[in-house]
Amino acid sequence: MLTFCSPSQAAHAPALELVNGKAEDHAETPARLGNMLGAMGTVRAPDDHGLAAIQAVHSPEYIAFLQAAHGEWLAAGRAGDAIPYAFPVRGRRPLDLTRIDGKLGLFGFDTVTPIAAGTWEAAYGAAQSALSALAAMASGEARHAFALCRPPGHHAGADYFGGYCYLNNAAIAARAAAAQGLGPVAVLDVDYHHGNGTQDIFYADGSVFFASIHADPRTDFPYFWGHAEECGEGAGEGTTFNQPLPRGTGWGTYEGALGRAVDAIAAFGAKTLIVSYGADTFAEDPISQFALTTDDMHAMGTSIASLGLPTLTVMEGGYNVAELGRNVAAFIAGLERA
Ligand code: Q9C
Ligand code: ZN
Repeated sequence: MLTFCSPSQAAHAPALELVNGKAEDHAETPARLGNMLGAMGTVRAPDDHGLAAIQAVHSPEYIAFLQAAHGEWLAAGRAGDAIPYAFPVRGRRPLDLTRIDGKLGLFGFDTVTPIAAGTWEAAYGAAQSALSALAAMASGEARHAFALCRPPGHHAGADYFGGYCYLNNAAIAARAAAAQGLGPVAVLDVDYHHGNGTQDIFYADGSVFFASIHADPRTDFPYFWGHAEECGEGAGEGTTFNQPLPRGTGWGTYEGALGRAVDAIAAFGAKTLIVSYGADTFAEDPISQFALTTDDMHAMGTSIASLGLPTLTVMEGGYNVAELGRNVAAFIAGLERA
């Protein structure tokens, strides 16, 4: 599988996340990248496609914030990573804030997603990996491609970061694909967590179908999105398809949900598929509670390949670092086999 990854993606190295009432070592480490690279064979550095495709998804205010945030944090006399601690809650009026702490809370939705010194550089590199993988498919060089993105993207919305995500790599690629005439586009999100950012970005956009299989948000992050009754709105009514599953879900249940997602994508008439792949559905994932095996990852790839669509896989989560590359390789092998 033609794979893209930028060396800049290792520059993001948050130290801690504030979770479960304490500061813990951050789960989304550069070591994840090292383990995946070791399993992928030849990996190509992306071309720089610039900001335009990123601006087609994320607001100018949010992009400017991300670019400047860590510098403003240092200018405020702080050391280490920037983490929000005060949030404007629902419906607060639009505010023109200057203080870095106000801005962090305004654009962030949790305390597990620090902005570190290399965060912008790494997030930009990950988005370029997704765009370069798409370009290789658009040019006919490859039918399928893999963007080894890190930091991940599916929790990031048009103007917010969270869930270890800053720029929504899958959404950036999906919108670019649609703009290049490769649509209709479907995004299938199989990360353990609901892809709330991707859902939000396309919620009223009927041109991109979003299907997600994830841990029930009544028990798991991101809590406020991913419930079964969220189906899209306006022109996007019926183009969001959520299948929340209980903790402990194994392949027997997962397979059926995946089949329903695949059928819905076929019924939508998708011509290009973008998969948000997270290996955190793995039984031995340290922060997640599904029960899939490495063989199940292969079966997942095979099931998705039955659509027969050109498929761009974008890396999302997966925190069992030792097994991460093997799980990714199994999924990719399943995709390629059919
Ligand atoms: N005790 C992605 O997989 N914290 N983001 C969960 C578990 C947030 C995951 C808390 C997890 C975010 C891309
Ligand atoms: Zn996840």
